[in-house]
Amino acid sequence: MASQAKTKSGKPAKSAKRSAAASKSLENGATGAGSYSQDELLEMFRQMCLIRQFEIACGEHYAKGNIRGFLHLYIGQEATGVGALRPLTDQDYVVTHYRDHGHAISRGLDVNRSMAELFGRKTGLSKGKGGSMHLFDAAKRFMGGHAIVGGQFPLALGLAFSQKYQKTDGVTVCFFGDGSTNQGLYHETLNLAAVWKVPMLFVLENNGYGMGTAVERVRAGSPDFYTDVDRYGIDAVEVDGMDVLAVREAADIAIAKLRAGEGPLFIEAKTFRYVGHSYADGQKYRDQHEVDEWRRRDPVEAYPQMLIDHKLVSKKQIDQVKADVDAQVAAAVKFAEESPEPDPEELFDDVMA
Ligand SMILES: Cc1ncc(C[n+]2csc(CCOP(=O)(O)OP(=O)(O)O)c2C)c(N)n1
Repeated sequence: MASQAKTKSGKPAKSAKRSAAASKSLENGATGAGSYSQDELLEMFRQMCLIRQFEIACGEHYAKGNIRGFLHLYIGQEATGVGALRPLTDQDYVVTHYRDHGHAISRGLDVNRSMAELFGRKTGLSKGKGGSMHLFDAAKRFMGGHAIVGGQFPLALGLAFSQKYQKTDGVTVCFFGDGSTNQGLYHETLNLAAVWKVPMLFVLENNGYGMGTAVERVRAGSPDFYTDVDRYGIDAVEVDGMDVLAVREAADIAIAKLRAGEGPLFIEAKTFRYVGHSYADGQKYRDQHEVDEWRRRDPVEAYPQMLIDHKLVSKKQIDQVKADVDAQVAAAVKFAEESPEPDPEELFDDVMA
């Protein structure tokens, strides 16, 4: 599939220890950058920057008690969500888990209504009743936001099956974490997706940890996942999840193949979350050095710097994007703060029992 990704027949990682220096493509000047227009290069930066600033604001408002329930931040993983979803069109579906803000923003969900949802306000995407883990927008074909680990797999499979059955050339992208791969639903879905040859893209965001448990503590055999799915006859690649262009290139190729009927396909993005599993996580299971190592390749910093260094965009353009994003996030917080709470009479509306 992608030139910057290792195919399953390529050389697998030698060590179970995940390395922040796994890919050098950004340092080397992201060979794929020339394939995209300046507008598109800036748009990828804008989206990553928006996710980052949105989530920083979420953290602040969680600490203040304005956002309640669970809060799982995507900070560090932005390049994967943005790169994977850029090739999609309106006909495609996205399904994900509870770490969903980045996927929702990449899919173009309204930022004001997303923030209002986190604040539990009536104007939220799910009328304030879903919260952080359940962002949803049927019009955008963004089918959640699911809190049950692995619960998104059969839903994505059903959507992809419908796309094939109805002879559309739409595809379904399903995001999931390494922790969900020990669920039976993961294997059942891989199997049926391959049997039915559905247009489904599995995007594994391997951030090295399921809550406080490192992958190698709960996974037998190879630390790589993309090599396993050969068992189901599914073509898979590994990609540097910190490099938006590498992810984008892999996704461009995969989505085109899916539309041509060559599904399902699988991308394993090696990535990292700099923050805890959820907001209340002391992170005693890892040391700061590991976090700092990954931060050195922070996509929100390294990508725009690479674009500037290669004279693909100017510093002024990058600064303008940052200023626009700051204003957009401030407006989203204001919208959420000024929105009403759901009416008590609505409490049981939309509840299925
Ligand atoms: C069926 C089920 N079991 C356990 C949990 C508790 N739980 C929530 S998140 C999580 C870890 C999942 O890790 P991973 O899939 O790697 O995703 P990440 O949080 O790293 O993005 C667990 C065990 C749950 N929500 N659902």
